Amino acid sequence: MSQTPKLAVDMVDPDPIRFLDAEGRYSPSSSAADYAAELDGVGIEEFQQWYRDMVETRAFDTEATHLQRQGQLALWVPSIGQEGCQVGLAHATEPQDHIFPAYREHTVAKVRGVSFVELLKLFRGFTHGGWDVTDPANGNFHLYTLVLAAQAQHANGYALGQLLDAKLRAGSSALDAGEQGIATGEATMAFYGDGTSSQGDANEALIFAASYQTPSVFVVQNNGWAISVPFERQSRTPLYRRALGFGMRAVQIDGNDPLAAFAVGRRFMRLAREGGGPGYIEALTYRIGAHTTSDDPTRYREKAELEAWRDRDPVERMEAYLRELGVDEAFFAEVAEQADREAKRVRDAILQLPPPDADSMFAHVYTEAHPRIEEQRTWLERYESSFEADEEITA
Ligand SMILES: Cc1ncc(C[n+]2csc(CCOP(=O)(O)OP(=O)(O)O)c2C)c(N)n1
Repeated sequence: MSQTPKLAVDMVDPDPIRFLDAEGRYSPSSSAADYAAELDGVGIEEFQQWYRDMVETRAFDTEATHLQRQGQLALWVPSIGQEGCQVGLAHATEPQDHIFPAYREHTVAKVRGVSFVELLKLFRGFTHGGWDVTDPANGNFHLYTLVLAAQAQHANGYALGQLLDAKLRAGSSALDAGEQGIATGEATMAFYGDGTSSQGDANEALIFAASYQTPSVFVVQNNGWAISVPFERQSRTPLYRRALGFGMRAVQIDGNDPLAAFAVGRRFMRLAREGGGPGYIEALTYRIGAHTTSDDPTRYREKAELEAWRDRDPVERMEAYLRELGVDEAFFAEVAEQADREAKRVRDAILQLPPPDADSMFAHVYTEAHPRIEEQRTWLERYESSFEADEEITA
């Protein structure tokens, strides 16, 4: 059924690609058939790991909201409800690939190796940027980006570098728009949201990626809302159609189905690595929680809509599928226990971290000393030492 009002050219949108139905039964949509082979060789153990990643991230996410409410974090950005597409896509990447996230990709961060404590340092205000992307332990997972769509440009730049490196290895330094892509052996995946798709930067990124056939895959998690603006106000057509208009392979998937995300992600990333050019995945999902801990979604959305999406919860869907495959109760109990333990460990660890040296906020502004920065540094030193004087007076 077409989701789009009749336009000059009549187009029918295929059903979103889906392997698991809302109850978690294996029931592929007709659009999924072409991708089924991507799941060959993926066994119960992998599916169990995906489930574990989702449950641990959700427990951590819930704990982070509590920490924010207790004044221990400046802000938190929940991702509950979006774990399904994130886990499938993250597992579809290879170690040499690079990931450019927005700010809600906690499951992807976990799968790529960024520790939850590192993630929370940012939200506790202990670091300006976040983790060390050059540390192999962090899985080429780049920094969270709050300036909407900036990461689409960063990803493009990185993918262009991957392409140029491959060309240099092949003995050529020329790069012409419109030429066929060449095999790079590595690719870049960028994440952003439906609201971000309205940004100029996001659209320019697609033009550039298509022109230069960069090894990139753009993932748009269409979670229904850009803070309080509903998706219907952002676009009159499904988003994947926009990417088709830029001349890229593009599909719409059920974003609460980890299998669909994995299968399509694996295909698109492989094609990108092989020189087949960029891809675009619109993942239909839903933000179950608030936009951030500063937001109250009950002010702008209906309870019935929320409840309908709760019924399609990706974690419950994966659990049902695993049970269908014969996984027993002991596994689910162990995962739940481990997730609770991990959330508590992260909580204890973040509360015990010593605060950063205040001076560190001036350290990386410019490479060389700058008079305005020195002025601010001196002001802060004076301000901080004024408290020492107060302590002496009261003592
Ligand atoms: C360039 C820019 N403009 C505006 C904002 C304020 N802002 C932060 S999040 C957001 C909504 C983003 O919605 P969406 O892209 O759908 O992602 P979601 O938060 O739903 O995951 C807005 C407008 C911003 N961070 N950056």
